[in-house]
Amino acid sequence: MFQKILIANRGEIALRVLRAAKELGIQTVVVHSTADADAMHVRLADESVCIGPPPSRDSYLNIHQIVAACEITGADAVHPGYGFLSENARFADILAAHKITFIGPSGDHIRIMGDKIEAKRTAKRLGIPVVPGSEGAVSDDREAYRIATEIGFPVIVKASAGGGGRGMKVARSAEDLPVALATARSEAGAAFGDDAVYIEKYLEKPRHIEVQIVGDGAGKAIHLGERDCSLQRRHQKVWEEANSPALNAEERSRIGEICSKAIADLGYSGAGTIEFLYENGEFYFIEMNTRLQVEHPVTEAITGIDLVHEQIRVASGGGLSVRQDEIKFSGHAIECRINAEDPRTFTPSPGTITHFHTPGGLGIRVDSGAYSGYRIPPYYDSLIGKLIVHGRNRVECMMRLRRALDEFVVDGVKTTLPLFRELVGNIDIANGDYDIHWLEKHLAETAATA
Ligand code: MV4
Repeated sequence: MFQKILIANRGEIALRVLRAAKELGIQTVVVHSTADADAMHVRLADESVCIGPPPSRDSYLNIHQIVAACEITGADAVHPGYGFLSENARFADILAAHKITFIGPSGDHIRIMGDKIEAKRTAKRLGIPVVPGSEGAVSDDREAYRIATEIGFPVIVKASAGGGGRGMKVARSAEDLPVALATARSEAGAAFGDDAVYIEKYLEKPRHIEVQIVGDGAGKAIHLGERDCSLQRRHQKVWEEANSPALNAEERSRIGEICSKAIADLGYSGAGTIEFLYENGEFYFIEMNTRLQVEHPVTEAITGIDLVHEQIRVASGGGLSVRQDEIKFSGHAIECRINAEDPRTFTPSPGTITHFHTPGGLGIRVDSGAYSGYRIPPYYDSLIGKLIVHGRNRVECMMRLRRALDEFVVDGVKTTLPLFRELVGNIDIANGDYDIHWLEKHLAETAATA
């Protein structure tokens, strides 16, 4: 096991990882920018190193400063959290060259999944169902036209270097195709320095369902069921739940087994998420994330498994703590992302939290680094905490969530709490009847009255 882990992140996830390391009896080091000197995780860590000024590129993205902090403190492993350097293959390679363990997959596996064409090709080879479309990049418009007419319109043009919704264009008919290809190519070239694009059948009203996996890097892997992350705005998830209200037990174990087998065959090490669009009873792979995700606690709630413990165990060579047949899914969990943002416009609202009071009681978890008097820096994302609620079934979970939202107090800044108080009383949400477009449609429909 590791002696000392360096946490290369900030906010609630730095605290989340710190808690897991402490439980495992591992010493903790955090790195932070000057803007985060008074953060909760900095106070709770055994050691801290200031690595630079507020802008991320000069601190949380500064690989050399982070490696230097490892050398100075004698850390033998780095947990990258999510965002920042968590899916940076070069960072994983550089740590390996310094004999420091990156708590995550190999640089090569990160690289494969970062290239969306290569990721899709790999998924297909491993037996994961993919969206019908081009085999790899489309280089000329005639070829694109041939593929599009074969699979049928509408189609979507995606950037290979994109992901998370960047560099996508929908073509509803053949007339739209040349413009969709040209814009997707030029946007991808400008944004990523790589103008490779591919084509897929466009799914009109899918749900976003993702499967949590963990591999031991030696040919064994488990799945921990799925999360439904369809409630999103501009590709920012807002509300996530496990299980998906749309799946039955047979679909759950079928897709889970496909994913765990694929990850075992790949020899993947660490936690990962395989993302699907789900429509009319079919799953279609879109991307794989090679990191721990923001919404991982809903999976922890229904399985009782600590995903960060598993990440650390696997990275240290200790293997997985559970076999697939020992994993039982129990009840239902929902996560609400509490952002310091206007609840209608989502405009960031940094400032000082004058009063912070979190709900408690059975089935309630709050992951947050915030406290009364905490000043939210304006330099980073606006997530100030996550409310995760568990119940024996979805109805109990929703009742408990409504009560927890009533108890939650965040004064001094605007937050997304009022949005959740509204959603928990909505009939479609109560019925689990929503797709990836539901929230944006709802916000547009209720804009005048809000
Ligand atoms: C799609 C799609 C429809 N059809 N692919 C957006 C993010 C990126 N990960 C993939 N995305 C989409 N790919 C096909 N073939 C619709 C989306 C999409 C979306 C997906 C998941 C969650 C929210 C979304 C919002 C808009 C579009």
